[in-house]
This record gives sequence, structure tokens and C-alpha cells, in this order.
Amino acid sequence: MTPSSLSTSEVSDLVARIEQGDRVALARAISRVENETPGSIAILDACFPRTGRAFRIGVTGPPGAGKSTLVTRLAQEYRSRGETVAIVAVDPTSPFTGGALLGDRVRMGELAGDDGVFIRSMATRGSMGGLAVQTAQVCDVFDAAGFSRILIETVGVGQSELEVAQTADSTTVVLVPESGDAVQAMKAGLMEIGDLFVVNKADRDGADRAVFAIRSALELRSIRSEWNVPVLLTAASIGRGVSEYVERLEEHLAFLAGRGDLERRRRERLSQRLDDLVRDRLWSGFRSRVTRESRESLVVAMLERRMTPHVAADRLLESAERAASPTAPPTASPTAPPRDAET
Ligand SMILES: Nc1nc2c(ncn2[C@@H]2O[C@H](COP(=O)(O)OP(=O)(O)OP(=O)(O)O)[C@@H](O)[C@H]2O)c(=O)[nH]1
Ligand SMILES: [Mg+2]
Repeated sequence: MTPSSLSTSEVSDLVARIEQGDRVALARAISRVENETPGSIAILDACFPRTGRAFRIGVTGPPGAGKSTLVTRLAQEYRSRGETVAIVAVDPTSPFTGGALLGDRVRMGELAGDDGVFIRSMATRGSMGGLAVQTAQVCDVFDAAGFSRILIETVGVGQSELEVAQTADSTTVVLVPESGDAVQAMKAGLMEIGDLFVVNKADRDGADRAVFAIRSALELRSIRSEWNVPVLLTAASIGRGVSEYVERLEEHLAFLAGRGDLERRRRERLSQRLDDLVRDRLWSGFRSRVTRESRESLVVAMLERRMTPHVAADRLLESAERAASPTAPPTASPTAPPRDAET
């Protein structure tokens, strides 16, 4: 079953219902956006002018660090402070493994029945600009729906997941006491992106040592700011340290907003998102214009050293251009040897 496209009035009706807090409409819109079904761009276009109000908080860290548990507690704490909360759990790598689903089921139970909370797990990678763009788009719908805090949970493994965490206004890296020894090795990835660090499972031994290791590693960060990166202790499963975590988070958001850094960060994100979208559109346009066979024959030509990679790239781009404008005079076929050799 493929959902049909939406008329302009259907889109504005859907978005109006989302703004009024209609959860069914919200779920429908999110599904369309996530699955990139017809009409999803119209929905996003209608939502976009209403975005920019929510604070987006990224929570990342190694598998099993307790991110879902912490995010659930965070949502509860925010609810008690009168905020509304959307949770976006991004896990395209393992849509069917127990961990994420189990974590989500526990969470669903604890937050069930509260209209001020909406939870969404994203399991697809999408084609529209990649994972970071897709996450930002889903967050845009929540933002337009009026949620004041959007929590983005993603496993901190792999470049695209790190990029997801960085679509947020503020990023928290969650580690565990046992992470202490690995912190030095992590500094290229996770250690660079955290605005706050949380050592979760602080009910276990070694938490203080981990805090010390993180602080030492932070000294070596390449990007410094006047923000003094907090390293906090939590035991999310029993709710310890969560209130202080929220205090520090809100401090960070106020710090960003007060100095114009929030706008600077958002400008960078949008600039990145624009590039991602354009790159993706160019790429898919290009892919639709060249055949697999012509591409393969170029690979073979390179493999046999009959053609250099740069000449092959020229040939492929030329054939894509020809396909885009069939009236153009024909040039060499993609399999032909380099032009120099033709004369
Ligand atoms: N001892 C202890 N266990 C915890 C704490 N927080 C979470 N856990 C447990 O750690 C396990 C993993 O928790 P999750 O919240 O699912 O971790 P996650 O980081 O979301 O895991 P993935 O999404 O699969 O990467 C669960 O069994 C939790 O009950 C804590 O503070 N202390
Ligand atoms: Mg999780």
C-alpha cells in the first residue's frame, strides 16, 4: 500500500491539526516524513516556518550506556517542570534487535498516557539527504507541533550517528564507569562533540575515576569555548542526578541563547542541511541518468588500466549530461578510450 499524494488543502488541514495537538495527525505526518512518501515535502514546507521554538537536545554514547533510561528520566523531569517533550530515538542500524525495542518498551510504559510526551523510533535511513537531514526533518514536525523540548537519542557509533547528535542545539555524551579507560581513544569522536558529559550507572564502582579521565581528555579538545563542559554523575535507573542534569542542560541552552551561539549553531546546521540536500539531489539525479552497465564498463576500464579514474569520472559525467539533454551533440561513448587516444 503506497499512500497517495496530498492536496494543498489536505496538507494545511493536517498541519493545522498537528498544531492543535492532534496525536493521530502528528503520527501520520511523522510517518510520511520518515518514509518519504508523496506529500512529505509539502508537509515539511508547511511545518518549517513554525519551527525554531523547541530546544533540541542530543543524547549519544556507546551501546547500552543507559541513554534510553536517562532520556526517559529526562522527559519525566521536564514534564514536572511544565515542558512538553518529544523523543526521537534514532537507530537505523538495528531496527530488529532486542536492545532498542526493549528500551523503548520500558520507556513507553513509564511515559504512557501523558499527552505532553510523544515518542518516535526511527529505524530507516532514508534517501533525502541522509540520516542527519531525516532526523532534523522529523524534529521539525515536532517543533511545529509545539513540543518545547525535543530529545534525540542516538548510538554514538559511526560518523552519521555523530552527525545526528549534532543536529541538536546541545549534545550530551553518556558514558559509564567502565568507559574511563577507553576515553583517550574516544577523543576523536565522542569526546569532541559533547557539551555535557554524563557518567551514568554511577551506582557502580569506578565512576569518579571515569569523571577524572573525561576531564583530562577534555583538556585536549581542539575546539574550546567559554562554556565549562560539565561532567555529571547519574544513576538513571533510580533517577539519581537527573534533576541536576536538567539544571546544567538548561544552563547550557541559556548560555548559548545569551551569546548568540544558539543562532550561530543553528545557522551552521541549516547550512550543513542545505549542502546535504543539494548533494543528495544532485547525486540521485545523476544516478538516474547513467546506466549501471556504462558505469561498470568504466570500472573495468580502470581495473585494466585502460583509463584513469579522473578520465572515467569525466566520461560518466559527460554521459549523464547527454542523458539530461538528449538534443546535445553526441560525444564519445562512456566505454571509449580517453580522448587523447582517439586522434
Ligand atoms: N546499574 C545501572 N544500570 C542502568 C542504569 N541506567 C540504565 N541501566 C541499565 O542498562 C541497560 C541498558 O539501558 P538502556 O537505557 O537501554 O541503554 P541504551 O544506551 O539506550 O542502549 P542502546 O539504545 O541499546 O544503545 C538496561 O538494562 C538498564 O536497565 C544505571 O544508572 N545503573
Ligand atoms: Mg536506547
